[in-house]
Amino acid sequence: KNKDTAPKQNGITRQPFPNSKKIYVSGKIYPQIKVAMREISLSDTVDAMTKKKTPNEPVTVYDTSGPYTDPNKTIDVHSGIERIREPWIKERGDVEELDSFSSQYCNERLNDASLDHMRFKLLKKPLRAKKGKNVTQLHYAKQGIITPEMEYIAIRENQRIDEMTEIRKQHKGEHFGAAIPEKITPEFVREEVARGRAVIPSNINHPEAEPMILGRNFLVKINANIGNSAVTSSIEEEVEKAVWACRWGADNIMDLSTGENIHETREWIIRNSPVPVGTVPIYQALEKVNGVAEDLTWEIFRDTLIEQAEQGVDYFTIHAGVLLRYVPMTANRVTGIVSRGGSIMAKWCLAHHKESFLYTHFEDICEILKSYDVAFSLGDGLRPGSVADANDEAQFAELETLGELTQIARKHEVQCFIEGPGHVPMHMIKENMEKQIEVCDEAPFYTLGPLTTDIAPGYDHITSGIGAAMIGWYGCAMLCYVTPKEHLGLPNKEDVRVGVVTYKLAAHAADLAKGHPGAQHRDNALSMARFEFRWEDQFNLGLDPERAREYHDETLPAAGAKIAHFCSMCGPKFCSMKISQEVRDFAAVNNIVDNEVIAKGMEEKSKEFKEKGSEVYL
Ligand code: IRN
Ligand code: FE2
Repeated sequence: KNKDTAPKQNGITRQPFPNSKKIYVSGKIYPQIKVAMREISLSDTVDAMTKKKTPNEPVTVYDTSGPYTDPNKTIDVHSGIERIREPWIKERGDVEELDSFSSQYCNERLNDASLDHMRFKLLKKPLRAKKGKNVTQLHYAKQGIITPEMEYIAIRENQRIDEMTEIRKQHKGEHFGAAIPEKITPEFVREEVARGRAVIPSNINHPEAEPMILGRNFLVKINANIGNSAVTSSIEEEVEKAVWACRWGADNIMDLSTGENIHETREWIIRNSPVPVGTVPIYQALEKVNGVAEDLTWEIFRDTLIEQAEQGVDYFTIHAGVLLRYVPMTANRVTGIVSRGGSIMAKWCLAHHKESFLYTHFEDICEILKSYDVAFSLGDGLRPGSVADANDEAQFAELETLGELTQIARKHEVQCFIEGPGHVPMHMIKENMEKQIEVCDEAPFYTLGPLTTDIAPGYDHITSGIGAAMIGWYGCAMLCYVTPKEHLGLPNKEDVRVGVVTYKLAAHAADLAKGHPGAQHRDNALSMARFEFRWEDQFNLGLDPERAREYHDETLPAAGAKIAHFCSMCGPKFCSMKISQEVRDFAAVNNIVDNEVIAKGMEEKSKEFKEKGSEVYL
C-alpha cells in the first residue's frame, strides 16, 4: 500500500487528479492574472425509481499543485517553472536587476569547480529594490495600492462561490473575533495586509509562486517541511519532494536543508516551487562556521540573509526573541529548549553573555528584508517540547519580545508573522491564541501543531492534528505539519503525504468552524455523492482520492461496486443511507408527510427484519 504509483515525467509526479481539470480564472482589475483552480466533474444523479438522470455541477477547489497537474504545460526542472509574477513586479518600477549575487560567498560558490556534480547555472538574475524603495506588499497596501497579488488572492480564496448555484445549507461558524466577509474582495485583502493582520509571502525573487495569504480572516494554510540532511543525487529528486508536498495540499513549504550543497538544493526548489518557500537562515549560517554556534557573527548571518533573499526565499524564521535572561527560565523544564534555532541562539547568548545579534541588529535585518519583500516568521525558540512545559514563563516571555519586534517590523513596513508552539494540551490552546493576538497586535500566528499529548510516538500527526484544528478555529493562520515520523526519524514520501493530508483536513475543519464562505460547498458535494452512492464522486471530491479508492477496492474491487447502493461496512441489507433513501422513496410514492413516513417506514423495516429472522448480519 505504501508505494508511490503516480506516473512521473522525468522523475516528477505530473498526474492530474481523477476527473479533475485545471481552470484559470482571470482578474477584473488585472485581466492578465490567471488564478489556477481545480475543477472536479461529477457524475449524474440517477433517480432510483424513474431512472431519470440529473447532472451535477462540477465543484471547484483550492489548488496548490501548480503547473505540474496541468497536462498542457511543459516543464523542464532545469530551467524552472513559469515566472508568473515577474511582469507584475517589474511593472511596478521599483526594482533593479543585478548581474550576480550581492553576497561574495555566493559568487565564490558559483565558480567553485568542486561543485561540478551538482552545478547549477544562474537561472534567474537577482532583483533588488532600487535605492530608497520598499517593495513589500505591506508598503503597497499602506499606499492604498491593490497589487495583482492581492487580486489573485481574493479570487483564489473565494473559489468561485458567487458562480455556484448549488450552495446548500451553510453553517454560520463561530468567529472568535475574526471578521470574515461574505465574499473576499481585493480591497479587503489590501486592508488586512495594511493592518498587519495578514501577510502575503512574496519575495520579488520568487516570481514562480502563486500568491497566497496568511491571516485569520482567510482560509487556514498549511506548511510542509521538506529539507533534510541526507545527500541527494539529483535535481529531480529535490524538486520532486517539493512537488509531492504541494500535490497533496501544502500551501507553502520550508526548506530546512543542512549539510553540503544547501545553496544549490534551495535554488532548484525555489525555481520549481509554485508555493512560497521559507527557510531558517541560521542553519546555513551555522554551516559556514562549521557548526560552532559561538563562532557565529552578525556579518556571516547578514550575508546569509542577502544570499537567500536574492535566491527568492519568501520568509525567514528568525529566533530573535531568545533573550539572555530568558534562557535560565528553561532550566527546570521537562524538555528544556527543543527548538534547533532556539538552542543555537541560547548557546551563543550564554557563550558571549550578550543579547544575540538577531535582536541587536533587528532593524538592520528589516532594511534587508524590505529590499526583497521577505517576510519575518519570528521564531519560537523557547516553545514547549512537552505538555508539562506548555504556557510556561519562558514561552510567554519570548512571546512578549516577539510582540515588541512585530512593532519594529511594522515601522519598517516589513511583513511579519509569529511562530508558536509546540506541545500544548487541549485546554491550554485557546490561551495561546488569545495571548498571541493581544501581544502581537493581530499579526498572523503560525504554529507547529500543537501536539495535545506526548504519549503517541508514531501517531504524532494525529496528536498534533487535533491541536492544529483547534488553534486554526481560534484564529491561527498557518499550521506547520507534523508527520507520523515526528520524534522518530526523517519522513519519507508516504509520511509527507499523510502529514499534509492530515493537516489539510485539520485546516479545513477549522475553516468550516470559522464559517469561511469558500469552505462548506465541498463537504456538501461530497456528502450528497455519498448519500446517492456515487462512489467515484465521493472518492474524487476527497482530499486523497487514491487512498479512498484503494480502501473501497480492498473489499469490493469489482467495477459494479462503484455504483452499488452499499459498501462492505454494513453490507447490502443494513446500509443506513440506503434505508433512509427507501424511506424517502416510500414517502414520495405514498404522498405522506415526513413524520408519518418515518414511522411507517420504520414499521415496515421492523417487520422485514423480524421476518428475516432478526439476524443482524445475514
Ligand atoms: C513553526 C512554528 N513553530 C515552529 N515552526 C517551524 O519549526 C518553523 O517554521 C521551522 O520549520 C521549524 C524551525 O524549527 P526550530 O529551528 O525552531 O527547531
Ligand atoms: Fe516535539
